[in-house]
Amino acid sequence: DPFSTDPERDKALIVRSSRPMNAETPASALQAYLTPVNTFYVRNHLWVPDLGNEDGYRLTVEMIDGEEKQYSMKDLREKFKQHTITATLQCSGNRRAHMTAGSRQTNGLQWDVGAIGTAEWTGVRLRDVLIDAGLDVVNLDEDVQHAQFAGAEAYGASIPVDKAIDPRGDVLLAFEMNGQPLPRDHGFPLRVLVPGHVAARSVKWVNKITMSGEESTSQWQRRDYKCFGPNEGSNPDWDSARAIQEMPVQSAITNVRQVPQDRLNNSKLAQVYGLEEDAIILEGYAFSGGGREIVRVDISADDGRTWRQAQLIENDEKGAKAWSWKQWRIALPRREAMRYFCVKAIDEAYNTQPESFEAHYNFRGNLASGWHRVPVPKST
Ligand code: MTE
Ligand code: MO
Repeated sequence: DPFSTDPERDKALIVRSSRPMNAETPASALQAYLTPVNTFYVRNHLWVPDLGNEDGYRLTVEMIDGEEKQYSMKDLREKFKQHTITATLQCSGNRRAHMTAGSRQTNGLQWDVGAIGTAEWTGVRLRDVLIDAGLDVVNLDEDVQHAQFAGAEAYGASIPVDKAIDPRGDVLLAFEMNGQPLPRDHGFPLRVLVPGHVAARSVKWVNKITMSGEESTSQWQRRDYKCFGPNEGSNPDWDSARAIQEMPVQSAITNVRQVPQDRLNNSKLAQVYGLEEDAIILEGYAFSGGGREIVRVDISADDGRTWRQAQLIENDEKGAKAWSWKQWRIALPRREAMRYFCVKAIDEAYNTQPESFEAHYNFRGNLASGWHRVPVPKST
């Protein structure tokens, strides 16, 4: 039983499947800018490989001509400059349950809003290791198109070489998460961290990197993490769609709190918004891929007819681009609230989210990003 050596997990995680372990972060833990490591969502396709301590671990890097170089964890730690970046990881299936509810059946784990999290990742730059292993990044061989990553248990994926060698792309071989050694569930002793891309490319327990003219041949590159159109059935021409890499705009409401008028003096936010009547406070996150910063979050209390702008919470973000989510909050007068609150975000390229799910329905339920609607709570 390969699952018998899986690690213990925090009881607060919301388990969607236990073998393999797939569990989402509870809404309460999504309120923090940096997601606590013990309640960071876990998405495992297989078991957690039992790799002992890091001393025996080796990473093999293979160039396109077959030339190989090996690195111990000690080599990686000592030979290369270490970097820390703040990055959000989001599963392509985050909010899949909303697509199912808003359209029709989708295949896959029915995640709510918690297949996402943000951490400070520490490690060495993939670019630096590739250069050390012999990649000429100045006169890049045209045949080199992709960096393929293999995990110790059999998972695999790849990213375009441009992202892999971009000095401002911040792709890491990471060994720490929020200042702690990577937990086993999150890839101990070493994972790839591809900021701004779908989390499926951030291969955990990575032990082999191959420079290639082709994408990874794994099912996770060639089949699962693709989006088809609403017209396509469940047996599409798999090669006809491209693999998901950079993520689209996403946002969600993670907390709804009622503040009656007589308790408003405890609420700074109600004061900021000048509220002197029963109020509702909403909080949540917004995120976009490719390092595109979230510039605005809009909230509607009347199912999308009129909108107010939420406050974006500034945080100290490490890295060359906006790789991490923005948290936001807003206070609204209770009397404005009709049936649903809706949220949508806008990124620096003015990309935004679709209103509903029909138009971006795909049978795998990937990249569900329709406005998040949450029912207005009954008056207390
Ligand atoms: N890497 C390996 N080796 N095995 C996996 O199952 N799952 C991928 C990615 N890397 C996976 C993997 C997917 S689909 C996601 S969403 C993220 O890891 C989840 O990372 P986390 O469990 O650290 O949150
Ligand atoms: Mo995922």
